[in-house]
Amino acid sequence: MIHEKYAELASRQEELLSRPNERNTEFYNGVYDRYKYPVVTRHHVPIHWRFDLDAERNPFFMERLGINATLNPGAIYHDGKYILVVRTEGLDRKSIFTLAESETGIDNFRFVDQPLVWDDIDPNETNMYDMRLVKHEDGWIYGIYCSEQKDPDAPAYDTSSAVAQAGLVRTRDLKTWERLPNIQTGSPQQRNVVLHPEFVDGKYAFYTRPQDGFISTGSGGGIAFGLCDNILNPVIDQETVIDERRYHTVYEVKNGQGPAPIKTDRGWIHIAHGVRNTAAGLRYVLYTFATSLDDPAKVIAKPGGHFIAPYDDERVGDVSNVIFCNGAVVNEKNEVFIYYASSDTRIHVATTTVDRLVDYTFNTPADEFRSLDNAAQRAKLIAQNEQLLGERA
Ligand code: M1P
Repeated sequence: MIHEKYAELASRQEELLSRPNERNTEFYNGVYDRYKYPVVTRHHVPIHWRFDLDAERNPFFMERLGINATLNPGAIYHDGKYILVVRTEGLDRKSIFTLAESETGIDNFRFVDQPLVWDDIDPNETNMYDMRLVKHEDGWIYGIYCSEQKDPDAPAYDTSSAVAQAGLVRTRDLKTWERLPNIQTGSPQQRNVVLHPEFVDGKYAFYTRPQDGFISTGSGGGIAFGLCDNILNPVIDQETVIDERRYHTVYEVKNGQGPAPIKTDRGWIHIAHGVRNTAAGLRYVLYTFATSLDDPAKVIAKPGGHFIAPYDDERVGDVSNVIFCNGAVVNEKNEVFIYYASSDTRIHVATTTVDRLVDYTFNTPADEFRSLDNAAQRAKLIAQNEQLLGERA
């Protein structure tokens, strides 16, 4: 028999799931809209994924397999639905991948089916997270995720050092998944690996992030680009850094490609994350840049500063002061839905349009990299505006 408490929790959860979201009207920057509520939180995870509903087995109706956080989703617009592959982190710290879908993209996300599974080809793989979903022109939907294991070379006393590599799966229907071999690169650590949606020179093209350590980039780092002949034996022989780290920027410590780039008339628009140091620890923000349609490895525009940064309540969570994005979709109206997690805890959406993203990326002034030069840049804007305001007076 189902425990009597279930109906009460289910009805409370239904209120949350069916609650309409609304634009946050206090926020304005002309670039994108923020929304009042996060779109997916741990409270959205179905009750029967967490509790044993049976009154005899679970007389106190305890949560048996709790969820700690829902974050960093891959995203795809598929058959008219906004679908997220959510990094769903249990209380045991393991992340699993789960599907949540919505008709609107801004609210009513519901978890569906079951946690994603595939052939277990790597017994050392311990944790999986941050999937990038890409509909490739070869017809498959690929998922690239961070596949993490304990560092086999760590000394016995060190039980936290890890090695991250890029796991690869593919599907046609988001239900049945085929596990392909991990993507091989020359780098000892890889996270934030993303497949470019089109062939480049007849090959599969990837954005990577070569890195020496699990946390620290060491002498590596930067968003790199590399080609691979065979997706069934994915080896990237050469990685060329196309977007470097740089002192005193929002991406001075490290950076990483977010979702697959968005194709526009002016170029590929990339949403990436950048990390800087502060006295309170690392701060993760998003920034954009554009690459050439002829050569997706050639950066042709890069606004200065951040695109999305932690805002109000977004600042606090399991890992505070973090905004991270690995999922964005464009619908048939050229509206863009950017799914981002705040502080490694919950998922939000920001909406904009392809036209606005292009305008922002190509017309926002670049970072001048020095305060005096940035002062001159702002003085020019002020002078232009003062002239306009003077003419109006
Ligand atoms: O905690 C912030 C983020 O840290 C990592 O990002 P990066 O690979 O750039 O260091 C990832 O673990 C990511 O999941 C996490 O959100």
